[in-house]
Amino acid sequence: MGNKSSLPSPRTMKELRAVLSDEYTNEEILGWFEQYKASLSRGESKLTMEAFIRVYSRLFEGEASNFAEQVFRVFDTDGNGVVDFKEFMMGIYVSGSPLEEDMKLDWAFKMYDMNGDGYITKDEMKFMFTSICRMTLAQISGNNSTPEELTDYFFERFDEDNDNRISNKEFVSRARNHREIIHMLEINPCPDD
Ligand SMILES: [Ca+2]
Ligand SMILES: [Ca+2]
Ligand SMILES: [Ca+2]
Repeated sequence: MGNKSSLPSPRTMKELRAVLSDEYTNEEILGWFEQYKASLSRGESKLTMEAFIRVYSRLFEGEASNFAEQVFRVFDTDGNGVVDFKEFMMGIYVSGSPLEEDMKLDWAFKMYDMNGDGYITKDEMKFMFTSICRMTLAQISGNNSTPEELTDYFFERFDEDNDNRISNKEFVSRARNHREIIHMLEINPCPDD
């Protein structure tokens, strides 16, 4: 039941309009709803992690599952194991919008802080860089650095108190001047888009 509905529920629409009205028209939101529905597994009404992995695997040549799992984790804001349309739309909005600086920094921090304990460790950062490399089959950020070297590079600049972890405060204050840490997450599978 429910998987035949061709429109988001009126309540979801209303909640999305309240946040996104300056950013997206109704038609655009409905366009994203079409994409959302097209990504659903047969018989399911909400996006699962498997569906996320499938979509990312179609878009990239490399091994996309590790990266897709992290994106899924951040999109699933209530942590119930599925991404509903509202979470999906907010995720698209925050990850794609150049306007919402604070939300964007928060989103990027959550991507790197994989276990959600409020700190980014070297292992977490290295895992994210490795996942991006494997998925895109390319060196990240257009240079020849390894994930280890990149991690060391950012820790030298971000880990102000040298405790081998990056707090949210350290991240937010440094990322404003080191946008590349965010750009690395904004992977565009269609550069000609
Ligand atoms: Ca959810
Ligand atoms: Ca962590
Ligand atoms: Ca620190």
